[in-house]
Amino acid sequence: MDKYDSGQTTKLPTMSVREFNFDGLIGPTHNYAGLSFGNVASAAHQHQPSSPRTAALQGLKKMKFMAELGLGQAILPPLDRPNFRFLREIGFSGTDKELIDKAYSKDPTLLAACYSASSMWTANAGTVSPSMDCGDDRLHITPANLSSTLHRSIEHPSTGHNLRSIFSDEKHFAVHPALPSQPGLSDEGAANHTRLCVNHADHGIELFVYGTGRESKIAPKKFPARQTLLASQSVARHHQLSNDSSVFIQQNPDAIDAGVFHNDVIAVGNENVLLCHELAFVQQDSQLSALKELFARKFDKELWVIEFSKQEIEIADAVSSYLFNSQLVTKPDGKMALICPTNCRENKSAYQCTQRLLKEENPIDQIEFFDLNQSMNNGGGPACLRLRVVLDEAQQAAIHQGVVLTDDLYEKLVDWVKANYREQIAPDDLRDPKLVDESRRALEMLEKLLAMPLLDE
Ligand code: SUG
Repeated sequence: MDKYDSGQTTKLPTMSVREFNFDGLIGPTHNYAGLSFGNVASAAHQHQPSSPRTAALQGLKKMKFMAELGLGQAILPPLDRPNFRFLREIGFSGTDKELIDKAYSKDPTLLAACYSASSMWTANAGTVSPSMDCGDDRLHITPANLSSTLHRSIEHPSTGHNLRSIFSDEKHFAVHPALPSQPGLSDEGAANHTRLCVNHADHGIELFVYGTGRESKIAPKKFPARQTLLASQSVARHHQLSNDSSVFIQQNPDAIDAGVFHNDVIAVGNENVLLCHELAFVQQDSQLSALKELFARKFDKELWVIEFSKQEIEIADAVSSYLFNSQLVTKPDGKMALICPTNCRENKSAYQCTQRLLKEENPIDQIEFFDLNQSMNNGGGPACLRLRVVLDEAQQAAIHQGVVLTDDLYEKLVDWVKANYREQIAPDDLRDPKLVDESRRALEMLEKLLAMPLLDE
């Protein structure tokens, strides 16, 4: 087996295959409603005023940086919110104003659910398997049903629609329906899925991390496990992954109870590197040994596992800093960059972990910090805000080009945000019918900028 040395870690990129990050463009109704039980940041910021404008600009700045780093960068548009169709489906009726008043007086969280801009966290939009891993040589996507929270369970019909508009060419892409929405099939998408390979262009091992399984006696006690084993296995079946390239590992229930509601809050992988906390998985030592052994057997290369101990960083600090929710990406020179939230610079333990990465021999030679506080306050870091999609040259040409981030689109989106987004939204602003009109107008303009349909009705 090859040993790591400086030559080994610098892989020549295969130009025709690129990883694209599809970031969620943060929508004009971004607010803090405390809707996600088990997500400590969401609970801590409930009812605080949000700034949709700052949020969207923070997200766009990160996207621009990634594009300038030489990575493929695209966007997934915000969903049409408020989602009054949902209020009608649960029995409310009347004009916009009547719907708002009735839903609010019944239960303010129902109104907040239909305003939530939660589709910004596109790591939960779906699970993506690139064509090199799939039996029919097509790229497969399964939108996540997000059935464990009310406000997110209403995303997948529109998310699926947008994904089908972008990945419409069935010669290259298969976009499945979301799994049936019921607790045993609860699916949160790519946030619980990591692809490990030697190079993005190669066949990979797809690692699915689940919170609970039907036969498992291991489950969190305080907070819900949002991903089930059956859901992960079902996605793998839809994507026609081979059995010996799909691995299913259970998340440590104590981590879920400490606020790690998705695996991407405690582990991140990229090509042949996996960064994780020592308390990320059940039976971590044996599971990771088996994973390394599989990687070595299949690819004749070593999987580089970098574990951080609880002495280096306690889970509470991992959750508040979102160290493991950093984006780990391969740059065009073959080295890797870690894109962290600024919270990792402010948290002593997290910062020391980033410095350990720079000091030790490993493929990471660049660490960047981005202020994503508006999203972080709802529990969404850099990695939550993006969906990774590995595309070959023909697939890059086949996706809807309107969503690819160019300098021109970036400038237009910044102007669009500045023209349409509020500086601030306080909880009571969700009762203001003017916000409905503003959001619709914004999406009408965005439809033209991206040249794709976005409005539901
Ligand atoms: O599902 N927060 C999201 C954050 C998702 C983060 N994604 C990843 N880890 N990949 C969630 O809990 C909060 C909305 C509110 O409270 O207003 C929210 O939905």
